[in-house]
Amino acid sequence: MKWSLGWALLFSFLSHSLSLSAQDYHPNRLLVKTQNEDLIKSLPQSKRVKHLFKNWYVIHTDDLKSLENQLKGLKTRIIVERDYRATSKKLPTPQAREKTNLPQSAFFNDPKAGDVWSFKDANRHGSSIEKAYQAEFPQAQTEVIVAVVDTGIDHNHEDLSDVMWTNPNEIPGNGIDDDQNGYIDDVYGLNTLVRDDEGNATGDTMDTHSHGTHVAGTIGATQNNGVGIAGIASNVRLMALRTVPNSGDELDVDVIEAFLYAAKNGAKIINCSFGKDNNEGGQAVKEAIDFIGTTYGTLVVAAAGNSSRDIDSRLTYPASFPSSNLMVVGSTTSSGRMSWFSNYGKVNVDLAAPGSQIYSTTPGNRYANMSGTSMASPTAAGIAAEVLSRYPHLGPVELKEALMKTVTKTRRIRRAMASQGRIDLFSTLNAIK
Ligand SMILES: [Ca+2]
Ligand SMILES: [Ca+2]
Ligand SMILES: [Ca+2]
Repeated sequence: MKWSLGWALLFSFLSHSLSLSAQDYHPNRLLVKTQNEDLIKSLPQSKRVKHLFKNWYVIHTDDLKSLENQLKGLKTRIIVERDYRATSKKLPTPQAREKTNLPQSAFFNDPKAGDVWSFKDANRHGSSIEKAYQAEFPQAQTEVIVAVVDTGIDHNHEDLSDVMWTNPNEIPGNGIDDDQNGYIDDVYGLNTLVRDDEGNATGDTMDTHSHGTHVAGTIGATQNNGVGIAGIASNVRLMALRTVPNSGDELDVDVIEAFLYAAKNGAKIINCSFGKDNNEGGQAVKEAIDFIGTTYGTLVVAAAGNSSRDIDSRLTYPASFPSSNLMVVGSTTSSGRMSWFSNYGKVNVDLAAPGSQIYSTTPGNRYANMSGTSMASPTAAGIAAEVLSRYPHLGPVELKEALMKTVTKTRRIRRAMASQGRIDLFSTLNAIK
């Protein structure tokens, strides 16, 4: 267990102390909420105005401070926010593995499915995934699109290529926006980090870290293909949104654009294994989450964060936003404890899910363990997707309630989160059937 303490200390050091952020906000973008689009377009410092949703716009400018002053001086109701960046931080990375000797899965033929301990029953501290598949419940019917807003996905991975979402009306690699949605060659999703000359997000969603690919595999790696692991959900399409830089310092406008793209293209679940401790702006992000919930019926599943603290008193975003279609996830270990790093909060954290030492896909047909609420969130998102594909009439608020009401309550989690327990696929399906 020596490595684990070393890793713990390193992780702790990096996540608490490392602050590399060159600039806390985007130097050329402002978020504006206004009823008067013509007015903001007419301002001399507005180089380009793009509508986001409802009354929210992003204005591109070469002179941010002067535009900000002009906007705030207008005699009209207006909200102006800078496009804030999360603090740089080290995202979870592949860990050395303990020798596990876990038996092969009794249900899945995937050779490494038995290594995913969250598949175990509740009395063995898992989320009863295998038990749910072995039960005689109604099987998954509807394909559910799950958006992974993260560092991208290796869409060529042997255990992911068959479950990737693709844009049906976009011809890959021809340099043309075939479906005229404003994005050229957006095949597997969108890259909001690399923008063209017009400021539009681009189409290369390949993961250059390993975080997003790991998250993706937990949710939906191909089951029963005789290869690798099994994902939790049996009938999903994974949409890739490359929005989180490898340095973990994502921007509000990029997050909003990713949410809107995902929801408009049919994602009923969005996984957010990211977050930030400061939220100078953020009203736009909160309203975007509410908007996609009511307009598109999308559930946003978010990691509680890895600072070992109470996020009811020390807020973190998006986890601490009070949105009814936002489900916030803390992390547990294979012995049923809260993970040492996991944030908690009786109000702001909804439930727990396995997140320590999670085995999943990494780029280049590889597999590895990672730990973090980043891993707990996709465990919960995968379970949500499986429930939804069996009961597609559930709206995001009903789905969240169904999952929260049927958690496995344990003494260690009882005081740490709203539902007082760990998510459990068997229990949820058993309660609905
Ligand atoms: Ca397009
Ligand atoms: Ca194209
Ligand atoms: Ca597999």
